Amino acid sequence: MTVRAEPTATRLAIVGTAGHIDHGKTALVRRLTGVDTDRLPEEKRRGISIDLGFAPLVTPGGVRVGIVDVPGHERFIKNMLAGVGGIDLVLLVVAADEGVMPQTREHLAIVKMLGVSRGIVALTKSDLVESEWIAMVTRDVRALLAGSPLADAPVVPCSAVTGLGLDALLAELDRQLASLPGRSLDEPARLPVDRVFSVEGFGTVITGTLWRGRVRTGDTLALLPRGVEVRVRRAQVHGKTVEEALAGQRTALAIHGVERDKVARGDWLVAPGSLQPSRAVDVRFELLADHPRPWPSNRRVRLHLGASEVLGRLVLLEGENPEKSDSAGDRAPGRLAVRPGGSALAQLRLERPVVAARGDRFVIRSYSPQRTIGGGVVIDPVAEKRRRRGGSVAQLVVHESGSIEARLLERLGSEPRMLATAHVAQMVSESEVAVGQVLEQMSVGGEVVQPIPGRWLRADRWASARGEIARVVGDYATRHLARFGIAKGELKSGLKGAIESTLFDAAFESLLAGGEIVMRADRVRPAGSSWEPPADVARALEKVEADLETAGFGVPDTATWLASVSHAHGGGPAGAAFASEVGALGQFLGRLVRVSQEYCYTARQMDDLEARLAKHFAKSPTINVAGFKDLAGVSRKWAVPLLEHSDRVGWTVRAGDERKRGRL
Ligand SMILES: Nc1nc2c(ncn2[C@@H]2O[C@H](COP(=O)(O)OP(=O)(O)O)[C@@H](O)[C@H]2O)c(=O)[nH]1
Ligand SMILES: [Mg+2]
Repeated sequence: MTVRAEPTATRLAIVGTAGHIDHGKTALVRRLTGVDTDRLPEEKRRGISIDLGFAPLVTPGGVRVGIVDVPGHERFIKNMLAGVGGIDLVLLVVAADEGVMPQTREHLAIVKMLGVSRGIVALTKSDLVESEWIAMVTRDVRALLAGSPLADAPVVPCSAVTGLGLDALLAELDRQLASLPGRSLDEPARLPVDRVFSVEGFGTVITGTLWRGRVRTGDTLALLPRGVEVRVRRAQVHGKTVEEALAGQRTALAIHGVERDKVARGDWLVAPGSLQPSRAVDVRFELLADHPRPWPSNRRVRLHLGASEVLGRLVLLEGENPEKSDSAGDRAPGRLAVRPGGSALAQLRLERPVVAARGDRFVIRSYSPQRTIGGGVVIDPVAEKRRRRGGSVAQLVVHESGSIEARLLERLGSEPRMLATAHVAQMVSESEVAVGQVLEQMSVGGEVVQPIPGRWLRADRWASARGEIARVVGDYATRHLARFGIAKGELKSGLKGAIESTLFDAAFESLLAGGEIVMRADRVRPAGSSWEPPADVARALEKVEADLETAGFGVPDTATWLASVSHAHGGGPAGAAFASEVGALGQFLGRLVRVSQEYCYTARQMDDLEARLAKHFAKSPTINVAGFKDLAGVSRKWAVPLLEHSDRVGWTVRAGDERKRGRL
């Protein structure tokens, strides 16, 4: 049966248990839902929870809750962390007969680090103690919660055995969940994989809490950090097949495209292109207040994010020098540390890539012995290696708490290219829609520009690219008065190191469209003054034309007439430069045609040649070199380059030793 998922996300919630081993978490979940979450044979045999368990519950108020039951034993904290990542509310279970115990504290520290701000304390096993005892344990719990976001969490005495207090517990659950904001359904899907198994006929099945977005049968998702695309064959929510799974639901997906042994807890399924794995993540790190000593930089740690655990080093980017070190190795001068209860900007340098998003909360445990020491928030999920320099820390501060505008400007400031909205959005870890809107506003304010629709650049970068092009065009025009201007290709390649290619094209087009530069053939010059070649250059060109034409097709070679132009202009470097201007002008105006390294002809001579060839082909289908020599009245020395030129321009077509008529 296909059940359409509840359309409103506000009616969905994920609740995680927390608390010391044997305090009655699993019994409470079973009593509330009828599901025994200790499903592994070993769990049944030993009577303890080892891995995560999952159970659905519909509250009296109609909220569809997915309960994640976690193991309490300190050896299985890693499993606890894999499940607790996406919860909306914590059900902190404290046995009334035992009170607050080590994993009560550790689990509480973890959910605080993960930013869980809703909670209920279930004082289980209340059937075993007197009411004065309950009052005392309640005081202890209150003291434990004081000063935390869970300070006002209700403490509900109850019993999984007698059922006492369970109605009150459910009522509290509804009260707390009433104000739960809906998860974002429109953002790209993101799901941390917490279990993987095979199902006969369906292949690989993964489960996890859908953190955001929606997943439908047939969707393509990216499996990260591996980076393969998979297709969703079937989606289930608490054992029922659905057309669409929504953010906030415990979800099982049968996926196609990857082997069972290529997927593991800690992997992510995300909308393709939405997140990028990285080995360097910039964060704000907080050390737990009850940690016994300062935490030094560069220690090996375990990062827990989503359902993943990755080893790496926590490199502090700010902090203090510890007064007292806890081992000889930490006494290096200038080594930074964080005080208990303090925080610092830091970079996690990881041994395997992680898939993080800005704002993700995480937990840090020490490498050995394994203890929860703190946690924090992701600032930049794909960080560059950051040295501890004033500038880079200042940039990170902008990324941590700056407005989206400030963050965009900071990021775009170091970008020499125009970037697509989606790319910019990924850089600042915000949605494409939101970033598009902010960029539009900023372009009205003149801080960014959009030279091509959907491509962005900081306004100062744009202005300097345009300015640089205009400057080079202007310089060239001043230096080469006789020429119309610089060739576009020369302009672009000259600026190659300074202006990236697509940016050059956009800036060039905008200068042209804005009338700041003008173009003729492939030549570019500043607009404004009408261009006239200098009179002496024009006169010298006329003289060159006359000399060439006097010689018939047996023209003097180019070096020779350039030398005589130079000589007539006084010789030396100035004369040579003048002669080269004359040659360049002649070619630009189309009055001189260069047929080879050695020879130039006037346009009139070329027209004459074209006419002679046409006349020849009117009588004869082919021409050979000897025939051409007669036709032009020249020796082989001129005939060969002229024939090769007429092949190039298409007047003749080569056929063995002869030429046939081309386009004439
Ligand atoms: N009397 C009494 N025993 C309970 C209650 N809740 C759990 N227990 C017992 O406490 C033991 C540990 O419970 P369990 O749910 O496995 O604890 P967990 O490790 O926190 O999941 C089991 O033997 C349960 O039967 C309760 O409310 N009253
Ligand atoms: Mg249990």
